[in-house]
Parts: sequence; structure tokens; C-alpha cells
Amino acid sequence: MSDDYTITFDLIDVDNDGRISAEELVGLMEVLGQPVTLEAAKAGVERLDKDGDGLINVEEFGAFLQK
Ligand SMILES: [Ca+2]
Ligand SMILES: [Ca+2]
Repeated sequence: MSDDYTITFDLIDVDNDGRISAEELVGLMEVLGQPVTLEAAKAGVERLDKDGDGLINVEEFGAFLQK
């Protein structure tokens, strides 16, 4: 599990809790120069969230990137 996406994941997960929150997604999109609202970020998290905890874990993130 030391693939490239885990490195990317760690960069996005700024509070290092092992989950990407909607707030962290907002921060990421700002860095990418494509700012989104918190609402849009929440919708994005919901789309990737497979276990329904409202956060993206590294498995969910990897599944998204590998599609
Ligand atoms: Ca986090
Ligand atoms: Ca989840």
C-alpha cells in the first residue's frame, strides 16, 4: 500500500487523521486553482464514500483514482 496515491492522499489529508474531509477537499481544489464551495466538496466526498462515514479513506481514494 505504498503506491503513488497514498502519497497524494497524505498531502491532501492535512490533519493526518487518515480520512479526507470535505474541508480538506476544498483546500485541495484551491491549491489546484479550481476552488469549489463546501457544498460541492461534500457532494464530491459523498460520491467517493463507499462505507458511508462521510469521509474518504485511502481505499476509497485509491478506488477513485484507479477507475
Ligand atoms: Ca483529514
Ligand atoms: Ca468513507
